[in-house]
Amino acid sequence: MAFSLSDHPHRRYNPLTGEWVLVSPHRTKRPWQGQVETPPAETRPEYDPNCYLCPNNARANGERNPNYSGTYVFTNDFPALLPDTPEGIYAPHPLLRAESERGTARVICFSPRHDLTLAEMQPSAIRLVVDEWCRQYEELAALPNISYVLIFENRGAMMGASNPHPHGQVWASEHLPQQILLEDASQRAYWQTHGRSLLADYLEVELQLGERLIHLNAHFAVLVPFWAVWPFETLLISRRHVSAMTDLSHAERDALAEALHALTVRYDNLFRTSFPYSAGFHVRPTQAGDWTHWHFHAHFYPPLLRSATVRKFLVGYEMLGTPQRDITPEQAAERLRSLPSVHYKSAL
Ligand code: H2U
Ligand code: ZN
Repeated sequence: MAFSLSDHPHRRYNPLTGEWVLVSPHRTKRPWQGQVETPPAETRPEYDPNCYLCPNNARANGERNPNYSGTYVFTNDFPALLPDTPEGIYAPHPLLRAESERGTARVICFSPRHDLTLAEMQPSAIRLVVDEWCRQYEELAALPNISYVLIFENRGAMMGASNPHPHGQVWASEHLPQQILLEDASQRAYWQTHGRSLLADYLEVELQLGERLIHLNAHFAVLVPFWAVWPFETLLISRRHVSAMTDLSHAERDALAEALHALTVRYDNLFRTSFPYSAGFHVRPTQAGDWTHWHFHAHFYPPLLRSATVRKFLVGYEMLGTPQRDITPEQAAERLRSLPSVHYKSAL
């Protein structure tokens, strides 16, 4: 019997991080049990007087939001990083090592409308968020002691988002975050060996094979990466090799908004629910250096597995050994690709 990716247990390599994932496709041959229950449609008001992100409302520290109309950004009232932390090192023994970390954190409201999500916003409105992300990247990069600006979104209570009002965060830090260090090393090594971007070459293969592709427009591709850990994990890659969102042309920014719309609509349609995820943009560091090997991309890590309520946990073998998945990335891509491109709520 010949080895087959769709039948036999195997491990797959993640060239961005150097990590492996165990794939057990034979287990999905079990009869499909989870009937997809449709949870009651959540209805939210356009304005919630108790929401700390809605226009004109007071936040936890008593400060009041302005009557904003597009995006609105403020410094996180409970930031994980502070700009004025005294510099210092604690290292009484080589095995005990700590370093001060300076930085800042901001909250980015995507819209004044309490009832929307990225999936329910039009591409033209998402485009304003793209422009805001670019402004934040430039502003924070210009602050002293900042090496990295990470823009991300925790979406949904399941991912720990504290509020359904459409918002994301941006953290700027003095050192490169862990995932960035891993991806930096891999992309740099690939660039030095091949003189090409790792993700440009990866995308070329994926466009040829087509089996993991979900959405493609003139400037962006969205796919389930070959090495995905989360059942419906996706990777968004710019088709041109740029290393930051701020390098994108106007047309490319429009295309990014369109791709984000297309992906999040499909996500919501999968279980007819407001689909939870953690997502973020990986771009070149902001500190001086040669970062041409960086290829602009975004990761979406959704926790859901079989329905709006059944989630995957990384536990047991996965926590102590290697992450594992049953449904193959190809099956996940096939399911996402075959969903309607119109949001289920607007089709009601
Ligand atoms: P999350 O939903 O991803 O947790 O982001 C919300 C952030 O908003 C969270 O980091 C901040 C929290 O610290 N926050 C404020 O800055 N002001 C508030 O009044 C409440 C919450
Ligand atoms: Zn609100």
